[in-house]
Amino acid sequence: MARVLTTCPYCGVGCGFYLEVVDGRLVGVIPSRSNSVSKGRLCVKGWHAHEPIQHPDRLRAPLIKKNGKFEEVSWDEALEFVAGRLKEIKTKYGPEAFAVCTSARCTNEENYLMMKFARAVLGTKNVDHCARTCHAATVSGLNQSFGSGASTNSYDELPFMDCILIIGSNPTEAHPIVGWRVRSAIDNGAKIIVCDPRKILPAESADIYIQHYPGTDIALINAMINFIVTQNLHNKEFIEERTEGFEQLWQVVKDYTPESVEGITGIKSSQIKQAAKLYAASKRSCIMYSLGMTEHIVGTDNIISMANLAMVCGHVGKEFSGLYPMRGQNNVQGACDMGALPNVYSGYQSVADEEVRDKFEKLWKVDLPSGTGLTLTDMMFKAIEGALKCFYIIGEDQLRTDPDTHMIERALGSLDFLVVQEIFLSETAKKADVVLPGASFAEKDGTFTCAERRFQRVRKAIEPISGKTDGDIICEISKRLGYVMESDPKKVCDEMASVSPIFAGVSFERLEGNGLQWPVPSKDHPGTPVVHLGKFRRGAGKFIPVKNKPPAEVPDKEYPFVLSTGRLLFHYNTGTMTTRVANLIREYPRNFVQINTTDAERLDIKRRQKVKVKTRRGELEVLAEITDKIKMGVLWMPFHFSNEPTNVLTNSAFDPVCRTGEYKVCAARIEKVEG
Ligand SMILES: Nc1nc2c(c(=O)[nH]1)N[C@H]1C(S)=C(S)[C@@H](COP(=O)(O)OP(=O)(O)OC[C@H]3O[C@@H](n4cnc5c(=O)[nH]c(N)nc54)[C@H](O)[C@@H]3O)O[C@H]1N2
Ligand SMILES: Nc1nc2c(c(=O)[nH]1)N[C@H]1C(S)=C(S)[C@@H](COP(=O)(O)OP(=O)(O)OC[C@H]3O[C@@H](n4cnc5c(=O)[nH]c(N)nc54)[C@H](O)[C@@H]3O)O[C@H]1N2
Ligand code: SF4
Ligand SMILES: [Mo]
Repeated sequence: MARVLTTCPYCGVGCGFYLEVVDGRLVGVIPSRSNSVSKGRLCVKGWHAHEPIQHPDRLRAPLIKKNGKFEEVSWDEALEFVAGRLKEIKTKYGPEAFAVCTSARCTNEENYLMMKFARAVLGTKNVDHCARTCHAATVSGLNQSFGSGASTNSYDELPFMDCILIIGSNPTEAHPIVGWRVRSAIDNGAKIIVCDPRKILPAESADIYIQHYPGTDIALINAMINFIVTQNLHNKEFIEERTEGFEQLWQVVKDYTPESVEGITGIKSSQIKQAAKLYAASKRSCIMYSLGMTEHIVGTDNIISMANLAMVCGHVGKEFSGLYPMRGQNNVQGACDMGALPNVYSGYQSVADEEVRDKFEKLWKVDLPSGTGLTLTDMMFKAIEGALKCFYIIGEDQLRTDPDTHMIERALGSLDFLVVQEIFLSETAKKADVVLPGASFAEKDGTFTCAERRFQRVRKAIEPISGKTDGDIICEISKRLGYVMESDPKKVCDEMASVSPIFAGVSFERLEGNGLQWPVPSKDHPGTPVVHLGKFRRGAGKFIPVKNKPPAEVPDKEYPFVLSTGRLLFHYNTGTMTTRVANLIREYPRNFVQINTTDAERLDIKRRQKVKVKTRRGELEVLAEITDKIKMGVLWMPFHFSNEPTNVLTNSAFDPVCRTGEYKVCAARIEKVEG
């Protein structure tokens, strides 16, 4: 038996394990004890990570739709056909008719190749990926406040915190091995504050649990800052030496007394004061947050408000402090880092910077498009308008994961040509003109970057089931379009490092052991566990005053409930992989909606009864689950089940800055289905 050390393909924690291989087949997973992230632990998804890889449903051959039906074709035919159609579209409509969506499930090297393919080969500015649906607000928010939009500190500090403020993050289910670190902190005596509309597991053992209304976080945080300053608990020295704009912040925050936000948040002022005091007065305090903060029309402002709170207390820019944005996908940090975004090349080098463009033009020996491209959100609207003609999507199932499924259906239906590169026939893939079978994490070499900015190796354990990796496919199409790209992952990594100053010291050799945390500005730099030490990346940390604003859709007579959506431990996003694992599907075989006990009684809804959930965009029949973990007036659903698609209900209203949809709040109605 061979054991191949690699990195988990699911969440952004980045656990390390060995894939066990017998006769070219994966047979099991063994955790790596020496991995600095997971230290010998895995969650239930990691333990079963090998199982979906050899599932009979895996795509093995390319598919071309002929007369409305998919036919298996040879690689040559598929690649020739795709290259031909891409050429035609470019000639007929020009490069801006293309949109490219890369995959946060794929490696850094594949994301680098794909953004290079988009810009250098297709010549389009339009490149983006699922960070848009996820932590784009982190990138736009923290970048404004600190000058860098990633986690400020590292997992290893967590067990030694005095206070952890968990807000809009459910680490037990969504980042279980970080959840374990939080548990260690509790065992070591840390105080925990949880702010979450659902009574998630960490709330059960929290010292303070704030169950506020969804979408009221700015009011809550501004009130905390207000109390901290009026009680003289703020860190004057830090504010003076390391920040700017405190006076402007105070001019707005002074009106947010804890008493004044009781009505907005549904929380007593005494509880807000307690939380503020505990966070401010603890020596080692950090904030852990995730989508409960980002997936709102005020996502960017939510993030800025937390940055303000941390800076007011001086709880950032040093060890045992900071903000932990719990990045979602295995490699969403990496896909952003590699420049799979419409406004930056790899290493967050702005597309608007002439010098940067010049550098990439010289390296790639092509003229590059100038200016910022379309975000994933805008790609959909532009497709409906007819301005985009062709999407090339790798490893993302927009038809199940973007908000307002019917709208996405219209967008994809408006295209002249849709290419989807997938490992399973996802719902989005079913709409494609051509499906190209990519390779999973177990079939390729490369790197993933986890939520603590750590590059880690991904290693090939078995041969690609379809014969090609995602990187191979991109390079072969590129070659057919007359542009040759190096496809060897090691060399791609070297090229990326050579052109991206903050990753300059990264190479496969240096990632042996426990990887490297960026910035890694040179070959002898040891990596950076804590950023903004002594000085923020932008210089002075910037206080930016933000005001609360109601969600795009609030309950009314017709739609009296707030519907929120999120994750279950046992399933992963669209569920293409986890619903194909027997032990996982056994736990949660199908979709459901949670409703508060009192609401259920009033509406005479019984446990596991079929109900219809309806919003202004769609309706869905699911089973009811009755719980006291959510407040009256709130409904909650997961979105992991492709055949019962929650996103027919969600709202595509988005944050004007980062353009992330408001998955966490929309207005809904629930009714019994008779019979
Ligand atoms: N098991 C599992 N793990 C995953 C994933 C998965 O699908 N399954 N997906 C991965 C991905 S892509 C991501 S991005 C992460 C996401 O990880 P998380 O963001 O932690 O997961 P969610 O369940 O979407 O939402 C987190 C919490 O936000 C709360 N919340 C909702 N609205 C609000 C609000 O207005 N304010 C506040 N303060 N809280 C609110 C919810 O009740 C929920 O407990 O997980 C990753 N890990
Ligand atoms: N209602 C609701 N919807 C949400 C969210 C929410 O909180 N609520 N959260 C949003 C968030 S945060 C995110 S990140 C998105 C996630 O949205 P997606 O990125 O669309 O979801 P994933 O299931 O992670 O899958 C992407 C696809 O990649 C494929 N895949 C996996 N590995 C590989 C590979 O190596 N190569 C190739 N070619 N394909 C591969 C899988 O089969 C899967 O179909 O969902 C968003 N949707
Ligand atoms: S916590 Fe995340 S990275 Fe670790 S095993 Fe579970 S899914 Fe994989
Ligand atoms: Mo995500």
